[in-house]
Amino acid sequence: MLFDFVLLDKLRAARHIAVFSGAGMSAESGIPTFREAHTGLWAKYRPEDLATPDAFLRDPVTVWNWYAWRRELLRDAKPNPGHLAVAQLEGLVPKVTVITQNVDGLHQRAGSSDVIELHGNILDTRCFDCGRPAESAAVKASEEVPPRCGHCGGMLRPGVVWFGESLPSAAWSRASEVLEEADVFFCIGTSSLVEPAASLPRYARSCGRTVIQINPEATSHDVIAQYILRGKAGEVMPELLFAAWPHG
Ligand code: BV8
Ligand code: ZN
Repeated sequence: MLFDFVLLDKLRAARHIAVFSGAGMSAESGIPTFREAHTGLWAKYRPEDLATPDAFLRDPVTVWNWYAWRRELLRDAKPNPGHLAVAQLEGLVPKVTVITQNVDGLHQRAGSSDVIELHGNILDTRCFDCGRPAESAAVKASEEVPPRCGHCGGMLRPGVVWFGESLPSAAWSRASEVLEEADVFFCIGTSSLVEPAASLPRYARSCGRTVIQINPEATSHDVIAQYILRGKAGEVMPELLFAAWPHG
C-alpha cells in the first residue's frame, strides 16, 4: 500500500497520537464484530435483547451465558498485528493514547500502556445491585447462573457499559481531553454507529486534528477523515508504521 508523504510526515512529527478503535480492530484476532451479518455477535439477536439492563433483568441466564460465550472466545484470542503496531507506536512518538470501544482488553495485552475503555471490560464482573466488583475466582467457582454477589446476594453482571447506561465519566472526560491535545487521530475498525463514542472522530476533526480512517469498508465517518486507508487493521497499520519509520 502506498501512503501520502504528507501523512507520513505528520506521523513522524506527531507529539501525541490518539487511536480510537472498534470491533474491527479485534476481527483479525478471531473476535466477531457486531454488525457483520451471520458471523456478527448480533446476527441472531438484537443488541437490545442482550446488551441492556432490561434484557438482563428479563432473562439473566441468556445474557450471562452470551457474555460467558464471548469470554470463552477471548481465552484463545491473541492481539493481532494491528494491536501490536498500535503498541509499537509508543516507541516512535512521545505520547500515544488508545480510546477503545472494545471490551476485550487486547490493546493492553498487545502492550499499549495508556488505554481508555469507553465501554468497560468483559473480563470484569460486578454486582448488579450494590456495584461491588467480584473476584474472578469466585465467579468461576460459582455453580449459579448468574453467580451471586458475596456481599449482598445480588446477581453478578459483566463489567461492560450496556445500551441505556452512561459511559464511565472518568473515561469519557479523559477521552475528550485527549482529543484537545492529540495531533493525529486514528479511527480504526469502527462503524461509528454507537453514540456517544461515535461523536469522538467528529469532535477530533472539529478540533483540527488529522483524522485517519482505517477500515476495509466505507463508513459514515469517511467524510470527516483527511485520510482513508481502505484495508484491514492488521495489514494497514504495520505497513504504515514501516513506511513512516523504515528504521524503526
Ligand atoms: C448512552 C459493551 C445515555 C457491551 C457496547 C445519541 C446520544 C447518546 C446515546 C444514543 C444516541 N443515539 C442512540 C443512543 C443510544 C445508544 C446507541 O448508540 N445506540 C445505537 C445502537 C444507535 N447508546 C447508548 O446507549 C450508550 N449510552 O448514551 O447513555 C445516557 C445518558 C444519561 C443517562 C443514562 C444514559 C452506551 C453505548 C455502549 C453500548 N455498549 N459495548 C457489549 O460489548 O456487549 S457497544 C458495542 O457496539 C461496542 O462496544 C461498540 O461500541 C459497538 C459496535 O460498534 P463497532 O465497534 O463499530 O463494531 P461494528 O461491528 O459496528 O463495526 C465493525 C467495523 O469494523 C466495521 O466498520 C467493519 O467494516 C470494520 N472491520 C471489520 N474487519 C476489520 C475492520 N476494520 C479494520 N480491520 C478489520 N480487519
Ligand atoms: Zn452486591
